[in-house]
Amino acid sequence: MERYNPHAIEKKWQTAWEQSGLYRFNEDAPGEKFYALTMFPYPSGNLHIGHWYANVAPDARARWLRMRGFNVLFPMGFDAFGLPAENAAIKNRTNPATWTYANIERMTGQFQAMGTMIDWSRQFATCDPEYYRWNQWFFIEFYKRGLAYKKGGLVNWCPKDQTVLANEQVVNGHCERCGTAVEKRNLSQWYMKITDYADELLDFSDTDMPEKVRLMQTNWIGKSVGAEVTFDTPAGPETVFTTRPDTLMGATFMVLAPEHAKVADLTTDEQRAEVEAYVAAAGRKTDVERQQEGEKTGVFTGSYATHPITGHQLPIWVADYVLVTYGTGSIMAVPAHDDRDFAFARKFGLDVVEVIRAEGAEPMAADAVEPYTGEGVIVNSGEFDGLSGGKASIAGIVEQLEARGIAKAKTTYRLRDWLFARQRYWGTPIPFVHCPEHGAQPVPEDQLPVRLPENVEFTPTGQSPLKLDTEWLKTTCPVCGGPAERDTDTMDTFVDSSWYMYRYLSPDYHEGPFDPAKDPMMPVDLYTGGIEHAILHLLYSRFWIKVMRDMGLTKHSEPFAHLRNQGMILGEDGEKMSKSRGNVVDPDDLVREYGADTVRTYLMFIAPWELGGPWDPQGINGPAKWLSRVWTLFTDDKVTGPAETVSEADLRFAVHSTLKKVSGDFERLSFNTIIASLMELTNTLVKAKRAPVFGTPAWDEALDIFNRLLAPVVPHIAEEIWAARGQDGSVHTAAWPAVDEQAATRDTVTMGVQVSGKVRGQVTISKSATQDEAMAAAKDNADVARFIEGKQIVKEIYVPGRIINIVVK
Ligand code: ANZ
Repeated sequence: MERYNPHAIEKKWQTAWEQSGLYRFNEDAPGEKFYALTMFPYPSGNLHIGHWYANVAPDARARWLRMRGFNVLFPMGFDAFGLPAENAAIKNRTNPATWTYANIERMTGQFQAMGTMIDWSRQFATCDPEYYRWNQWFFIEFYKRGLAYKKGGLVNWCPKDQTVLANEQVVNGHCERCGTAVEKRNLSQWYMKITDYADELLDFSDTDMPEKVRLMQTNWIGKSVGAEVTFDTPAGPETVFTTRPDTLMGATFMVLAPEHAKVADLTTDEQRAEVEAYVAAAGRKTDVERQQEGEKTGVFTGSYATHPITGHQLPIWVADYVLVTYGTGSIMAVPAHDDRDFAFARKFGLDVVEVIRAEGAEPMAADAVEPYTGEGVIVNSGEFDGLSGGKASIAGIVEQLEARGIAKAKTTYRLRDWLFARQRYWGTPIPFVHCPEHGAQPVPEDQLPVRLPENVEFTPTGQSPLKLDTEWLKTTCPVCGGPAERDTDTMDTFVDSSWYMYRYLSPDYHEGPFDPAKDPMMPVDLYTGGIEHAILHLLYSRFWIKVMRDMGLTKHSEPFAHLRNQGMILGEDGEKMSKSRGNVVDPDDLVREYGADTVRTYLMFIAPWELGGPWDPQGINGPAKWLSRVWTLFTDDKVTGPAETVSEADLRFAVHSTLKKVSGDFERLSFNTIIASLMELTNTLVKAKRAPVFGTPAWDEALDIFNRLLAPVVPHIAEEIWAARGQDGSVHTAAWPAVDEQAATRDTVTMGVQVSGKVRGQVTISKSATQDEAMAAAKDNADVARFIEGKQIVKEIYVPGRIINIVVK
């Protein structure tokens, strides 16, 4: 018998599967559709262990569904635009396209070595002109609907990458990609009107996402219900946004953001030098620095606002804790009931007036050291006194203020429109031309795609490299035919992943982004990937699909019916794997040493999939040994070792209860327990091979079922065994076995037998044994017999499954 040699079988089967088109998806095949999708990778050049971890478990599950009769679509592609390709091009003096396509080829090979059921005939890269053509088509369609527009304003600028960034790409004030502190610049840019969909994006009723993901998106959208209140100022009326109109009578000063348009007008000559210095300093700070808890800073403008009810004069200050990008960029400050306003008032000696008091509480002390932010009763507010106050009870107050023309109900969102343009090369060119006569005009549809020019300089200059290819730049106006210039910005690369799940349905379709006849394949039934995409990618794609729905392109409102996030495989040291830490595990090395099936097994076994955990280099030996045992079990005819007593019922119980457990575990994505159950079953089978049950129909059934159970997790060895057992076709198109419910539940029970209340022996009887049968078995037991011999039995007690008691005298 040959030893288990994965290298001899894995490549062989991968080639055979490829040749027979085993994993080609066909929408006309029978079975309920199931669309399983794992987030596509960026073609960095190498599949790392994280990619394996993210892909093998969903692959196993897709295979399991297929065996259960679902018609499963499981595609893969590459999210190929973005800065790393450009940076690599600058470093290696190659073209981003050359670098990217070489990486794609290498990574496709690595995916194939993993032995997945990916249908490679549907693969595409988002940098394929045939793909990004549809980004351009969508852009123009969105523009026609007023959803793509150009606007000037302050934008986030990364000084290192020399490009603007969307709010979503600024993490704690730093560039998400390179970590450089982000600056603000005033530029005219393209935006997508995602804010039109803010409310709908808060509704998750058609998409099942982990609680954490829903929360992150909800907070990102940041819906706040409140009111706008207008104050008179020397520079005209100024409206503030407040979520606490119930505290209006407690407003003791007003604060403007340093960038607020009225700052200059409101600043008196006396205060001008100080205010200008403060505004300049604030401009040099990042948003994070400005929002950090700590000493509040600010400066008085010298002007006053008039309180709309009392007519009191409220000093107007400038402070950087007020952001120009939120609400109206100005606030009414209520120090008695807001933390930041309180700290500010204490620092600058401004008035603190209590207007909300907790039920039964003492009045706020003059030297109070903190504000009261809870619910309560309105006080010190004239006609409003006695009403309930607090965040939860503002509706009635707003109504009253509205009736008097002082306030207007207002809902504000933190979500901003999606800044869509980048001044970089490796992305989708924005399909617009600029005509001196007719302004910005979309490129006619029949001229799409606008391809990226090939002769450009990649070194970042702060301008789009596309500007440097003058031949490409010059074009004609679609309206007048006169000379015009192309738009030289490229799209944010998040556009690429916003609708790619539709492209897999018909990757070669040329009449539109996808063939509408395939729409019923959507939504993706199970989408899997990292939690790092909880906001950006998911929010953008949810938005995109809603627009597609409104365009009449699709019937669906959500791209993903269910989303699940895998955890992360960390280094041995519990830290994130990274080259600089030197803790990276290379899956290629592991495959060379152990074979793909062992690596697959280990990655499913290493941790609960949704949790992840640290890599343990010793741990892989367990799965490696297990597969050797499995191999021997099936291929070695010699039976050695002491005889065992596994009965037919024991064997069938082990097989069918495992089958039942594994199915349930697949359903709930509990992959590590699947592997554990299969290992346990292997132990029973190894024993059964030395028991009388060996060679019986029950034994054959056990091997057949075990072979099928192995198929999703270890596809190569399962296929080899299938062939060796002389089965037809592929194990991967074989049916998932049906559970024999009776066999899966033990029908015997082992019970202690008491003689006059003392346990004297043990019997194994049928769960449905009658009193007579149970007593007969008990009396037959030698240990019990000794205690009843020669005695008179006065009572026999039998509670099925619980008690056998023989009372003697
Ligand atoms: C008066 C007030 C009294 C407020 C009170 C709060 C508590 P959320 O819930 O996050 O939407 N605010 C408004 N615009 C702001 C800006 N541009 N920068 C900084 N702060 C701003 O927060 C809304 C509250 O944050 C608003 O309600 C306003 O302060 C402040 F006891 O108005 B409030």
